[in-house]
Amino acid sequence: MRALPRRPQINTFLPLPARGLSAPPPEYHQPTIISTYSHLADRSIVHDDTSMSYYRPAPLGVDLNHGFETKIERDETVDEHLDGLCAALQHVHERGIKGERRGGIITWRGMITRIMTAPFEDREGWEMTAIALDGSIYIELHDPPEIRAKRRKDQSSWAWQSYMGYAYEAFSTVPYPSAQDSAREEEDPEGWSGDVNTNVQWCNVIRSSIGDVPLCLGGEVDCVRGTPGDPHPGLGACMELKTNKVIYNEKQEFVFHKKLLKHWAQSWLLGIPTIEVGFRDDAGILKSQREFETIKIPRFIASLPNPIWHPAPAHHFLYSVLDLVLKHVLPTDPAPPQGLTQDEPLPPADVWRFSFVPRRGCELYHVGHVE
Ligand code: 0WD
Ligand code: CA
Repeated sequence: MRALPRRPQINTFLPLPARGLSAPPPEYHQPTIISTYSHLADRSIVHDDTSMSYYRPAPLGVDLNHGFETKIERDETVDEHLDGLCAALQHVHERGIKGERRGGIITWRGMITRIMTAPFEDREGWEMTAIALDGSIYIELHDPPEIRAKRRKDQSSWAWQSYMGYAYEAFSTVPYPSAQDSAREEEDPEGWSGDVNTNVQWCNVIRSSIGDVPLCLGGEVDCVRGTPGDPHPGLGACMELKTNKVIYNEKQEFVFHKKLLKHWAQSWLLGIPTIEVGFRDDAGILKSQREFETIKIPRFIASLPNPIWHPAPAHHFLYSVLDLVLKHVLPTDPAPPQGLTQDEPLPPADVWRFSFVPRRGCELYHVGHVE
């Protein structure tokens, strides 16, 4: 067996950039789709657009509590790691589809959203795992049982709010015609497309890069603009749906503007041009809707008397973190492309972690080998 590469024994700390930093950041390149896949009602995966749904504006006045008792929720005790994304890349590889690329970072879009928004995050820290394999670096959330248990407890107090987000999706979309499971019933309210089942997801896998760092990201897409039954119309027709409480005062407006950073980053990363926000009252009745063009959100924030975030520090920090990870983790790849013969057993992977502490920065450290 080949000797393992030497492991650098380092701890590297990366401070946050100043929130006002305006130096031109590394460019985030226009994403292109590599593949799409669908989770079905039983969470199984098919490599097509079965779970894609089509946008159809929700009628105002609908009750976003509808269907709460009959919802089906994904089993959150199952840690899927990067399974869906890896299955999609395997599918691409087997079919020799153009667009496959080794090298760079492979992860969920949600991970990159977290890194990107970290310079403006005051509360939530996180930890991620990075492993080099086959010339690429795979990143996932480090989610030990105690942290996961705490998150589930926190989430349970938000269960109703988060359900209303799913109900808003059900009122705003029409499923792909073959998705019979979610067929609506006679007694359902106007616009309802069928009971919520959070197993069902439609994911797009894109490639892009920030500066010279290649990225391959998988993320969930809520719906597309188009005629039900038509094929995937491309990223330009994709939409993200959000819900928010109706804004009555300046404090609520401030909170919404802060949330727009996460909404913007999330859609920007996948190349989704439109975000629609449904505003509901305290009882869950849909009162109004507003469409945002993703690309214009930073300009909107910059036009406010007190702009509370800016995309430059977000891009700078994302680049710095990924560059740091690439530089240290990639040389520890036990099996660079063509580095092993077919008969050789795969050497143990070298695990690294990087953790973010709000208002401080990000630290990369070496964990060790796992079989
Ligand atoms: O740590 C894990 N095991 C995670 C798994 C964390 C985040 C996501 N995932 C899974 C998702 O289930 C999905 O299959 O990764 C895939 C892609 O996720 P993403 O697009 O990168 O996730 P993100 O951008 O954070 O969230 C997009 C949507 C959410 O919609 P809103 O409008 O709330 O942003 O994905 C859903 C949620 O509807 N979502 C999840 N669904 C099930 N389990 C989860 C989750 N843990 N996180 C987000
Ligand atoms: Ca959404």
